[in-house]
Amino acid sequence: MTDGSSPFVQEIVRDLQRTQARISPKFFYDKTGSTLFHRITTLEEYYPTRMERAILEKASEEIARSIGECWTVIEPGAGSCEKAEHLCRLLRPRSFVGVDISADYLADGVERLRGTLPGLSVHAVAGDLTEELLLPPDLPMPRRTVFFPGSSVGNFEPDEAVALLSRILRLLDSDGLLLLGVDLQKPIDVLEAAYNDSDGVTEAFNLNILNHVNRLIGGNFRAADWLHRAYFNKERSRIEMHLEARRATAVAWSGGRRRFKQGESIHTENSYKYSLESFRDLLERAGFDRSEVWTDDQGWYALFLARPGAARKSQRRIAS
Ligand code: AVJ
Repeated sequence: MTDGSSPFVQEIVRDLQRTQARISPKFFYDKTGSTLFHRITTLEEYYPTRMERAILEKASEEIARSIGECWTVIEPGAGSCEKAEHLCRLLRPRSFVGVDISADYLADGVERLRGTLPGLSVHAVAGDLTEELLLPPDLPMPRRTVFFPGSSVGNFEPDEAVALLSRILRLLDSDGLLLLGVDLQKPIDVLEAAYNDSDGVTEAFNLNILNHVNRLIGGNFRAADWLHRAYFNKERSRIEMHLEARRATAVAWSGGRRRFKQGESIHTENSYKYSLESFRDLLERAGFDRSEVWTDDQGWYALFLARPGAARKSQRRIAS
């Protein structure tokens, strides 16, 4: 029955059948999930959003000077567009393109942006970052800045992150820029507290993925059967989030089913924590270079400004 079903349904069902079951973190973001994530960004324990904002504010003049004239700001995962507003005030582009998997959440954000920045031409694109990014066809190629804040790149395995950065690179001319936020390594207790907040918002966010998946695949997951787990995996330098079966449980969906033993888990998220060197290496593998970086005093969070590398320019010359 999953034949002919949407690619999302096929992906979810395939991932649920793996020995280590998993659900892609992109399915966190239905309307409820996007609202819960927004609440996470306001939590005391969740440092990344606050740190990124502080770095952006402190370095804003330097960043604006480094970027220079910008015609278009493109933001994958724009969500509520709050960060976009700040950057657009700083760079004064002609147009802004917000891309997000949660179309109705993005629509609200884009509407608000139109209200607060009336001179700006604002576009909303419903899109999934794990696929090729499709932009409005009439968008001019020169002087683009891709803004990828929030450390969302941490959700991807390092090789997939390189692939994503390469897809971003293809949106840019040689004068284009990538401004992106990256969460860095820090003491484990700080990391683990950020994903195990005392108000239980991250727990609710993790469990809500089951409601979203139920709607997408016609499933009967019961949130009450699952425990929120989040811990740092030191070998791979990443926070892992899982949903762990509280008891033996069977889950059915249209066209299939699976049993989970007590303690068996569904892996819902990775959030990689990089060093400055290891992330610069990813940027270079993707074809970016001459990157500038700003961090907080403790070196816990980084904002990179990266430029298309020379190797890529010669590739384009050969191609044309
Ligand atoms: C949106 C992927 C950056 O990894 O910190 C927050 C998502 N998950 N709390 C992160 C998230 C649990 C967040 N990113």
